Amino acid sequence: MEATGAEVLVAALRTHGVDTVFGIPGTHNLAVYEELARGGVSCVTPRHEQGAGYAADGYARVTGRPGVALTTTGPGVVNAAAALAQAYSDSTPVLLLSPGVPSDHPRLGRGYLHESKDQSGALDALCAWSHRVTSIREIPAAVGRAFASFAEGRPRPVHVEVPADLLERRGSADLAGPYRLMPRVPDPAALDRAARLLRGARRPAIVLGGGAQRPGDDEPVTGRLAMRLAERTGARVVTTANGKGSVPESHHLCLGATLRLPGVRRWLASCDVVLAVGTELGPADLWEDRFVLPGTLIRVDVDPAQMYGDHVADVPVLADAALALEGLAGRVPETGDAPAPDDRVERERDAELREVARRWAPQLAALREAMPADTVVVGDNSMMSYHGAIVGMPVDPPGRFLFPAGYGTLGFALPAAIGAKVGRPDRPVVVLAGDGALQFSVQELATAVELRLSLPIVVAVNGGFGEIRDEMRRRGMPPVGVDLHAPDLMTLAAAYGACGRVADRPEELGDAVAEALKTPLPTVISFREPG
Ligand SMILES: Cc1ncc(C[n+]2csc(CCOP(=O)(O)OP(=O)(O)O)c2C)c(N)n1
Ligand SMILES: [Mg+2]
Repeated sequence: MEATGAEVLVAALRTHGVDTVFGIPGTHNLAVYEELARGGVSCVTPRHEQGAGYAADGYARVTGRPGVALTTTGPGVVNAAAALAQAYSDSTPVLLLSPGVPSDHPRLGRGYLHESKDQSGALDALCAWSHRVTSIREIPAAVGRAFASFAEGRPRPVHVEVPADLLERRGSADLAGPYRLMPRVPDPAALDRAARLLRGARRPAIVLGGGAQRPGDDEPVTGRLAMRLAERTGARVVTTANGKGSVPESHHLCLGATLRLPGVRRWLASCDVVLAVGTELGPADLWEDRFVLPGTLIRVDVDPAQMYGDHVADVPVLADAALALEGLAGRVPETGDAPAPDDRVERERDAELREVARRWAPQLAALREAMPADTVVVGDNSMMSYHGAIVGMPVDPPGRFLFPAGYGTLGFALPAAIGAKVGRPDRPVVVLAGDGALQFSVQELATAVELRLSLPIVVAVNGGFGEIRDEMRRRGMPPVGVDLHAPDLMTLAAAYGACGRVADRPEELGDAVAEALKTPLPTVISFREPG
């Protein structure tokens, strides 16, 4: 096609099926906005580029389709950086598009608006790759590569920068694709070895991470295959925080997302064969340095680098999770003589869960009761999520629990929930945030009101950074910078045009959420965290 860079960019996006963009307009990206509007692409405007990044991430996590964020040059890009780094950590496909300083801009600088020395270089350090195109012809190739990298291998965020002058200038380019890229097929010999180990295991375990999530599939195929394998081998299944919901947590062989519980880790350390699927086996889930895994380790992953991670694979299976699990289930016949699953771990887990979730149990139970099974729960990096919902609130289908796992950013939940609701308006979505976390992205209440999203935002109020306050206490130091001025959340909600409810008693919390799910506006629901 013969067109401006902006036309080529938007045509390339449309080729790859993009119909929604989360972004903030600015002087340098107006040509892109003009084309998006002309092309009928829906433009959602969060109130900060970090929110745009989280919204794109949340959209991707529930739809299984890449999320697209758009910023202007310079501060807009850097504002989105934390969201891109979070998406990198949790392997979500997010494409950040931005203009950049003009093609002939001297690196030494000349006082150009939003100028920085090397914007793409800054982003390159945080995502899978960041590329500044050098010609209009290159634009479709850069967009195509982004989508190819989401489809093949570990989906991780990328940044494509188009110099501002190229967006306005005319040139020629060829649109190509989208190509249907097939998922990575496992090596049959590796599957044979892995299946032999699983068949002979006395105490097998299956650990599922974010790579086992299939949010786009209405039929959660990896979860079903993993459970079939568990039933045939007598394995128990545990997930990481990022893998929560990849298997139905109500299944009797599933221990839930409880890796952080010491009893569950002791059990894992006693297993003779561990099948780890789509997980880094990283310490962020554990609250301590590293897993002890003396058993034989089978790793299924699309990313070859994982085979050499902290836990080197004894049997590497480089493949798509669903294909590998299908291949393994096919090689482990149902004989009926699988070892009986260990019940002790379940009892220990329950005892520890009661302890960990003690503070949250009544609230979580009331919430679970009030939310339909299909609800997407979006947790922020607050205690209500990591001491509460992750371990203590079961979710069944995939893509129903979103949490900023590895990078652990605050301010994720509200904008990610907006992205989730935009991506799947038919699903109920509920935010769980601490009073500290909420303030990191509270301005996105305006976005949710503007979009008239039915969105309960449950806020646990404890006067500030509770977790950090506890850590300070454990260190024996006085609390510094953690007891924070508390805004009146009801007035705040009203100022944004949102609804508000105080629900200190668990029954009130359940009622408030049920009511909010029927209200065509966001509702801030605050409760005082029990001490
Ligand atoms: C962007 C960012 N800044 C700082 C932190 C460090 N941090 C972790 S938890 C926390 C407190 C969060 O407060 P709140 O959301 O109210 O949850 P609470 O600990 O009170 O449950 C802080 C400051 C972080 N995780 N992310
Ligand atoms: Mg707090």
